[in-house]
Amino acid sequence: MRTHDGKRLHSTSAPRTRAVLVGAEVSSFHSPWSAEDSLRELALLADTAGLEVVGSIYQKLDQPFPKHFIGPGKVREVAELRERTGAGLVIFDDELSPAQTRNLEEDLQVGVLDRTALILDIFAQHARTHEGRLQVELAQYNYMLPRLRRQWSHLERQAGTGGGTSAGGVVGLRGPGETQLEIDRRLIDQRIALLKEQLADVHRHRELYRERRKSSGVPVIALVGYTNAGKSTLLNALSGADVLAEDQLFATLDPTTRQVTLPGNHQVLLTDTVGFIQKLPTQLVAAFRATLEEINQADLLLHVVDLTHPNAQEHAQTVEKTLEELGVSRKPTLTVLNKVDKLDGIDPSEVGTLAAEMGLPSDVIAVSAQRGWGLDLLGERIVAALAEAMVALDVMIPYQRNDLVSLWHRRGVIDREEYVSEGTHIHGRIPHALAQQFERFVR
Ligand SMILES: Nc1nc2c(ncn2[C@@H]2O[C@H](COP(=O)(O)OP(=O)(O)OP(=O)(O)O)[C@@H](O)[C@H]2O)c(=O)[nH]1
Ligand SMILES: [Mg+2]
Repeated sequence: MRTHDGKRLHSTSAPRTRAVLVGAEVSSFHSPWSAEDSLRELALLADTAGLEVVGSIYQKLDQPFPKHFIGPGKVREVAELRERTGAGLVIFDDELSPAQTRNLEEDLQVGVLDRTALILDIFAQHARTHEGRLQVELAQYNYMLPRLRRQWSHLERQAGTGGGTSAGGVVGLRGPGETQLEIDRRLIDQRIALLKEQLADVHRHRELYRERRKSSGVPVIALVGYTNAGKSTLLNALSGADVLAEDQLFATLDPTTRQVTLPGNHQVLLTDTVGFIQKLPTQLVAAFRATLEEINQADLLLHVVDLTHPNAQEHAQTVEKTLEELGVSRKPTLTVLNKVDKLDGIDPSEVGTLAAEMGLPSDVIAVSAQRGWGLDLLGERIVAALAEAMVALDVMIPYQRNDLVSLWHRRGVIDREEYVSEGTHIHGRIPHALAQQFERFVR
């Protein structure tokens, strides 16, 4: 991500750019977050992006001000703080309109970013796959496009002096700058179109792979949750995989899928997804199409919550709201409370009560992904939840079709099995995706 004047936000070798943070608690936004908590999170984001936070200010408001988001008195306060601390950047915790950013940059005489731009910068640093990079670039251009403005004052000046021939000089003055702006817009539009094409290609490939996966009938489970909740650690713990897990926001941007064997030898596919965060514009989450598709296709969601985070309740609410906005809130979901190893002194049996107090569902499973605590129970609960999402069938499978019997053993749940003269009589449940293959043997 670059600032509006085209410079990189920071580089790792140079001293870290100092930043002042500005937050607002806007009552009309009805957010469960306090400005202090939200600013603490913004400071973590700034740190992840490689910036040094040197101060923060917030204001309580009924409504944002149209010109600067915050009020005129606050703008002066921010200007003073910025000068005193020598900060080279001011970061707002809320999304600013292009005009607000412009006004603030003019009045504060320094680069101004909002939370979205900061998150985009982190995304750009963390995207590792080809698709992830394409997606981030697309999101960056979409963010940049309405914020483009004339930056070629040297051209304007030349035009101003030499452009006296046009009426009043105004047209001449504006000409080259506007032309450059038009060229830039057109270039970005072309790049956006190209990125979309490339993404569509990647998407088609994935669709083929997914079709194959679907026909195999292996249930798919998606890990969802707030950033840093421990999703990747849980994926690693359950599958023996080695996905990057870090004490960092947005460590994971590209979904990873692993095969996992659950109690009773049930095979499932477990997918790690990009974490959610409050005030992340939904269209930005939507840019992570692979994540969305994984969540959409999943038979079951595991909502991972860091129980030990002071804002665990706000985190869980944010995740639920995001899922709702993405239109996937009606999936069967298990809530997994992670990091219980950090709660020394708390009896695991009290975790349910604690969860209920925090407004979380009380039928939760407490685990420590890091220590491997509670994973057997989690496995059993997953198997039970998947069984509920299956179809109950009573079939007689002829002995020539023993392949179907073993398929049922691998993928389904058996309540009763008898070997009789006509074949194997099975009463139990099988994933929806496989039910069709057994239809002709239903009794
Ligand atoms: N104490 C403790 N720490 C944990 C546990 N699970 C994860 N962590 C730590 O929490 C941090 C975040 O873990 P990740 O697995 O990267 O979290 P994530 O949800 O994948 O995060 P993003 O990919 O950034 O959304 C890491 O430092 C982990 O070591 C746990 O059970 N106990
Ligand atoms: Mg992760």
